[in-house]
Amino acid sequence: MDSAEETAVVESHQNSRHAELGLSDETVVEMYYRLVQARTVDEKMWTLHRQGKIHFIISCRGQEGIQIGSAFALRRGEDFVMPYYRDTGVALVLGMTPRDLMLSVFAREADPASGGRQMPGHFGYPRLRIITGSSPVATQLPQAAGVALASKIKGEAAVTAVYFGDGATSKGDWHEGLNFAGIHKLPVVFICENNGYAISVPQNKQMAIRDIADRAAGYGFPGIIVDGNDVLASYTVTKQAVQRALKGDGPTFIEAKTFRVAPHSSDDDDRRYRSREEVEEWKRRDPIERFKRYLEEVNLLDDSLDQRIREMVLEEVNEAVDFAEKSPLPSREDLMKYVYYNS
Ligand SMILES: Cc1ncc(C[n+]2csc(CCOP(=O)(O)OP(=O)(O)O)c2C)c(N)n1
Repeated sequence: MDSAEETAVVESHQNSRHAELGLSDETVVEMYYRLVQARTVDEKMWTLHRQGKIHFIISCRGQEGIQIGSAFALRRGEDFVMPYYRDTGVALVLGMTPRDLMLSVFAREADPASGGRQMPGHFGYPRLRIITGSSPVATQLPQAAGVALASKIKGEAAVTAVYFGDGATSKGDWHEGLNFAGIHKLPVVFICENNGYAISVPQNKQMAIRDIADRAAGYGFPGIIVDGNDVLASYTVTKQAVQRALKGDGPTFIEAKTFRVAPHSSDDDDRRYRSREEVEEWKRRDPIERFKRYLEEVNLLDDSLDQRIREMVLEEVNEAVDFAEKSPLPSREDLMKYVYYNS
């Protein structure tokens, strides 16, 4: 590259969308790495499931844009994060590794979330302040308000980010969590990954409104709509919500419009409740392909770097599978540990 070309590239970066957001070139390439990593972990898990090696998985496929974009706006190890079962991308950005996630789906003793005792998708890692969720939908909402209340009482500058789907917003717990957070102006960022379905129930059979963000007004704080397949837009709204919470201005509700392109879980057949055309239409709006095009436009990615990233990720994920498969199962004696009170 001659110096004139070099100057042109530097200038194009300075005027780029990510530079305006204060994101370095390295950071946006790392975002791409995480997108590919989340997708690869997901695809590998589906293969393992179909091979009969693991018993159950929940897919993040299609929702990686909001997951990666928002998680980059959180302060790893400082903010409390309560992901929901679909948030493979969030867990990876916050520091969980493909090994950690594979140990969980293989139900191995070294699984950091629960020693192989909880269902997959119950991400947890105390050191990283990732708080594991309960299986009943929306129970994490009042819990998030409680965690944020504790931070406020302690005078700790930590934000609590809590994730959930559109279906969760129909639960009483959801309303209670938002109401409490609004009354006490708690430092919470509520992130709804609106993928249009709660298993087989479409949004219009779940609520009579189009934008879930409208509900935030009822609790006294802003409701923001974002294109959840746009990584940088997802980053921006989350960053603003974190700053607002840290200033003491209270919660923000983010509704990220997105779509899950895979069935609800490895036990679901989505052909029974939605058309292939709808799924194909959303595949054309794939957040990873979209971010890839952006990086190509600003000259940060070409075919050879893309291939290198994909090879690195695949190697890491395959290694994680081998590691987890060879790891010991939890011991039989521990079966009742944390289930019943032992005197
Ligand atoms: C209280 C409760 N009811 C039902 C279920 C079964 N269930 C698990 S996930 C789910 C759908 C939730 O949909 P949504 O919140 O939109 O999230 P998505 O799975 O679409 O990402 C349901 C009904 C459950 N886990 N808990």
